[in-house]
Amino acid sequence: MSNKNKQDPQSQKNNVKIPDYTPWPENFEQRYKKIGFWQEITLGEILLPHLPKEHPAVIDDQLSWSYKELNSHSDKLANILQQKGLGKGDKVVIHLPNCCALFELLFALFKIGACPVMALPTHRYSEISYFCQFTQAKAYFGTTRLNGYSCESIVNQLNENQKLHMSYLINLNSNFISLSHALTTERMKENIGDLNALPENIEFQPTDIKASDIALFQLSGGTTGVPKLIPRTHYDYLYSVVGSNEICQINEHSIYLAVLPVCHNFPMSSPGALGIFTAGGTLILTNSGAPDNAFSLIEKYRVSITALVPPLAIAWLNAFEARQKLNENLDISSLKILQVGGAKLSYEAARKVAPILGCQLQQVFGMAEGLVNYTRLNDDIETICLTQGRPLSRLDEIKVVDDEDNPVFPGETGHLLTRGPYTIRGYYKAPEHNLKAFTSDGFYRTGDRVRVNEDGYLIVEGRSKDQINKGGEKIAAEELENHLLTHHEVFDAAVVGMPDDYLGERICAFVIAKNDLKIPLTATGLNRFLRARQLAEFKYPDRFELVDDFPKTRFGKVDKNALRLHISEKLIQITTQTKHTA
Ligand code: OOB
Repeated sequence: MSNKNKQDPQSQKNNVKIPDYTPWPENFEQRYKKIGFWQEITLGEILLPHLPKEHPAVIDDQLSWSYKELNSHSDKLANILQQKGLGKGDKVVIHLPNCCALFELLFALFKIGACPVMALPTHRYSEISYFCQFTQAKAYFGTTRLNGYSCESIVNQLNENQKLHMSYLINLNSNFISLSHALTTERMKENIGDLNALPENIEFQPTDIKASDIALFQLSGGTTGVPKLIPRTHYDYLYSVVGSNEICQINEHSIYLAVLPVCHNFPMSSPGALGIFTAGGTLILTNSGAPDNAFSLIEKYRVSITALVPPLAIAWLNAFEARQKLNENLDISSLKILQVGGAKLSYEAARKVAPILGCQLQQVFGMAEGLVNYTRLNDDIETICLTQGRPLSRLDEIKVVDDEDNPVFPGETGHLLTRGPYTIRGYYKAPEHNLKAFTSDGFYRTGDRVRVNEDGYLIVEGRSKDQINKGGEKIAAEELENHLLTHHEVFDAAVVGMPDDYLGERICAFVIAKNDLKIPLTATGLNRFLRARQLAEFKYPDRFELVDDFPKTRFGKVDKNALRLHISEKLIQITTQTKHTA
């Protein structure tokens, strides 16, 4: 790879085609390869060293597959997908819950060099159709059982509105992966059949896949009108997985419970599912983080590590404490590491993890764009509870700067910029946005405000990006505002986070209605409107504030700080009033 194609506003003006993907500069690539950080291995190959292992590679609520089985299932599927016309570089939107079939599909795609776009189970037609259209995806894989939702209507609408080469509905009830091929709404289900009935060792056509190729697309939490796509190469993604494995001491005896949606970067790669497969351990998949379900899985499978967002961690702590008080004995002593990340964990909650759950807390501050920070297993308890860890790699570069990009004094809070061996140099097909999101020398502007302590550990103090972090789920304010603005009675909308004890933040939408409305706007009406737009439910505002005007900054922009302050104060008032009347 070379860096011939760095984004340059001039070339844009001169109508020179800007590449979709920004590679690392040549000298960086050479350095990462020379010191062995980047290796010539692709994700499709990581199962191979573990085929002789007897223990399961992956278990869900219905299936348990050894490494050999997972590998041969994905070989067969790779072969079928090739026959169906999928090949190197094709984009495939994946919209599945935590299940064995998801990994069969992922490995099949890695093997033929097709690039999965990792949608989340909570996404709906609005997001999915955008991913399909933006990446010009050749295929979409949904299921009839997506945590209580059927993707059938998504498939129908995709078939009507977008000319995808194929879209599949996977039936997860059967004991094998059964794909339904839909080219038209009328001819929706062409059953591929029982993969187990195919002969063993079906070969797929080897494809020339390089470690420098894009392996998959992660999704950005986003700050703009539409979600950004994050191209991760085999080189950089695997490096982050292997580095995470070292830090978390993952080996073939490790048993990882995935309760978070496994396509998200955290449970996928930090070290997550791919960490487990790289080390030859066992991955347990479930779709419910509810404490009772999780505790019984930990007990049943002797789980050693799992990953949660803060609200779930707090729910587990409360539930386990309650069980202890009732003397209900549950043996979760196999659990050695509880990773918590995605949003900030309070010090008070952090302090409770070891005494209540009897395992070690590891704070993880990461981002789908790359950089992941971990507290280390041998850190002292104050470091583990007070900080969000330090970078995975010694080649991660961290800068903390002020509004003018000047470094702040050591220990002071500022904007976090980073670059390194697994932090992207640009979003996919987003040249203009990239000019803002990256510095000219390739540092990613994370949008997080942090300070670094004297030991090099990061403490997250806040955020400068226009995003709401609802217990780990990210909502780009602009995206939601754009949806609200399409309502014919909405004159203007401004979305901000409001404080919440449990989730950290919830969503508050300030809305100005158009003049002279016969029927006034209501929260119910606006929510119904968003539902009709088929938006992921976690993006629905938790509260609407109908106002006549927005406060403005001295530059004439909507003053979101003032709106945040307004809603926080109002919430305090409401709580005090409720206490008084109670
Ligand atoms: C993870 O990835 P994303 O892409 O969903 O979100 C990234 C953003 C960060 O920029 C930061 O704003 C926030 O989520 N965040 C945290 C945090 N971990 C992530 N804020 C405070 N404390 C933390 N521990 O969320 C993600 C990716 C890989 C590993 C872990 C989390």
